[in-house]
Amino acid sequence: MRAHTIEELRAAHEALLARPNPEDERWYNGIHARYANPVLTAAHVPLEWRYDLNPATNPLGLERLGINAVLNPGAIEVDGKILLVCRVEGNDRKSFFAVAESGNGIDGFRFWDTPVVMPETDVPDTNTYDMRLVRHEDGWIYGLFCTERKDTDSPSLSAAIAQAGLARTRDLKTWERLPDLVTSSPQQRNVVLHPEFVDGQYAFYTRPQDDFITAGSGGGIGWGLADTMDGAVIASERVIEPRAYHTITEEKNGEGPAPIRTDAGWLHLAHGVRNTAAGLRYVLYLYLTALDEPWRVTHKPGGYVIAPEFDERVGDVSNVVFANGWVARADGSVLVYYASSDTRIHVATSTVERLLDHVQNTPADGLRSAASVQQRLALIEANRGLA
Ligand code: M1P
Repeated sequence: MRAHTIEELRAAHEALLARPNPEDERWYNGIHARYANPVLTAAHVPLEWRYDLNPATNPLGLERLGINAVLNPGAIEVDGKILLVCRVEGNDRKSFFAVAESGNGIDGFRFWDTPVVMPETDVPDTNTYDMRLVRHEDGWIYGLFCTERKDTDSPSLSAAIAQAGLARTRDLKTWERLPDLVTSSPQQRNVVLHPEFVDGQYAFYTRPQDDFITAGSGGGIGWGLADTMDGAVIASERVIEPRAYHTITEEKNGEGPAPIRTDAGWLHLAHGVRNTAAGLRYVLYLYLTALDEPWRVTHKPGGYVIAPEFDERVGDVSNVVFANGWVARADGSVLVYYASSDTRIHVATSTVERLLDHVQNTPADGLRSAASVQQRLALIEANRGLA
């Protein structure tokens, strides 16, 4: 094998980063557009993070610290730029956070010079991932993420405990780590901070779960209040968006990014999980809650809004789409960042108007085949005589 020169590596990397990302013409549903290429992959990660570029110490041009995947980013708009705090997973299975920036949010994403240095608490994290970014009305940008640690009480080598790690920043460069969220659930993942105070308190969407993988008695997306972020404790947690038998959420669900405030209510993006012979299948769905009572669901369309399509279906954990970041822009457009099969990041674009139309005008899940047929018959009847 011929050693590639630094110039060859740089040319290939620059070509990838400069690649335009046109709309994917294979896709149409009127709700959102898809794009031809992922916006970020393992190959986008800077060469300096992976290679020893010194020919004296790396004459054979070997990659020293490989990257396995780039996925599940938190997203935020800062000074007109789109910033993604990505989950970057090394070949060693450990994930860390890194910021990538783009002018238009569709292509041209480049990582900042170095990954995020996230301080640890007194109990070091084994793995950290899936940050939800929230610009809170208290003035801070918060990052809520999953912190995974070994379950030392279990004899099983694989037993782990997931909890919600909390951190805050002004600039995404310097992070202040806060104590992990305390709830009465044995485990938590997919915890999201509501952007506004509710009754003068910090409000959280939670996902109580009995076990690291299975939700168990954790009945769905929860809701709870805490009076501070510096030692946040949710004394009382209740399920507001439950799982349901024979729906897209039967196995699990979880809040995606923080909801978007619209005139019609809080617009939520979440993931739903069902089990299949081929393993768990993750899809994305939307729901709406009342502006003055963000815990009260007012509209929930049946079915998903984004499911794995085309090449998205295959990867490290196949048949998965997962989203914990979106950006609502001043012009009404919405950029949804989703990862496919736990491997790479895509963008889907839409508008608040289209997403609300979907949420408010798609019938709810009828929970029975016969009810689904009635929904189709009503649609066919309404279309009768139309061209
Ligand atoms: O592998 C799919 C996803 O699984 C987990 O999500 P959840 O807790 O809802 O099952 C997370 O580990 C997520 O990172 C991952 O994408």
